[in-house]
Amino acid sequence: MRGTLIGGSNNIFSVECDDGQIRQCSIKGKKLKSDKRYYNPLAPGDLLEIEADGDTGQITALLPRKNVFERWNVKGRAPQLLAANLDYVVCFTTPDFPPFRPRFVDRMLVQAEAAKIEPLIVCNKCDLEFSPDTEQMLSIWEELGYKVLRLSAKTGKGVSELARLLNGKKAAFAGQSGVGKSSVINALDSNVSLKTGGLSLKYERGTHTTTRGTLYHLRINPALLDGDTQGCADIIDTPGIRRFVLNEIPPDELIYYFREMEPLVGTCSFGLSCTHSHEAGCKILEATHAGVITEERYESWSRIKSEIETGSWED
Ligand SMILES: Nc1nc2c(ncn2[C@@H]2O[C@H](COP(=O)(O)OP(=O)(O)OP(=O)(O)O)[C@@H](O)[C@H]2O)c(=O)[nH]1
Ligand SMILES: [Mg+2]
Ligand SMILES: [Zn+2]
Repeated sequence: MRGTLIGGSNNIFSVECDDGQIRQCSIKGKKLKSDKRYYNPLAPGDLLEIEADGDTGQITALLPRKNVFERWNVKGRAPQLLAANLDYVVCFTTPDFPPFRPRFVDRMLVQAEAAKIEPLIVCNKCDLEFSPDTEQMLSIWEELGYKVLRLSAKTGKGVSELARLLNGKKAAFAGQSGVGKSSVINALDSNVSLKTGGLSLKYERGTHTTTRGTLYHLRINPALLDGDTQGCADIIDTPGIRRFVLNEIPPDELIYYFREMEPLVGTCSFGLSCTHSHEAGCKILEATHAGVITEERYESWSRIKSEIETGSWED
């Protein structure tokens, strides 16, 4: 029988099997267990082959993944799978509480682009005051073709637009702790009430309320979809991430995942050996001086590249 991984840890996973039953399953066989490269062998959204035995079962195989969203887990010193087989990665940010961190969003965008998963950007807590810099950065992403939603789980603003995009799709919500990922899930489906958390005022950070990635089948509130249709969406809520560190992206390849820079790669006078930092005839620098590439994104690329090179990442 086949099934979809809903969540779990310590090698016991909840799997929704094709007969509709959710079974607690362990992994059978050495092959899946022994993939020690990863912090976790399986991620919510994975499609599995199951040997069912009443209420429990054993996972006998992992079916090929369409894609997987991952990051480097600094503490665990291994790549961590966050969610698999997605239509979207929803990259969460806020104008404040926690403070707006554009580089964090850029890193999530890069990792999504590398995995060929379409990213959406949600700026939640739009009931709070916006700095002009935040608004400018949101516009920059929009001009690059990213869908940016200005949303408030608190007032309901923008939730309907998100509901329409997610209807019938599978998506993972990712971002720092406290940005309101679980709150937005609650706003999409009134039958769901996930635990949400406060913020540590001292550190202006979330308190890591969601502790495990979990897939939810949402029945989207009909009012969010113009009333008559009953929508659904598979949403994977992920635990807040303190530091989003890129996984398996060599410094020279980073530029391919900045969509406005990628077409210029190789066109500099020094060709592929150009470092785009000081060279005459560098098309990336020329485009930045001409304002075709924004200073903000150039700076972001340059800083993330040096983070990869030095191994020291900002939050
Ligand atoms: N002002 C305001 N507060 C919000 C909004 N959405 C969520 N919050 C608050 O922000 C806090 C954190 O929300 P959560 O939904 O727990 O955030 P999260 O991203 O799931 O956090 P983790 O599970 O720790 O990763 C809670 O106190 C929410 O009430 C919003 O749109 N506006
Ligand atoms: Mg949460
Ligand atoms: Zn160059």
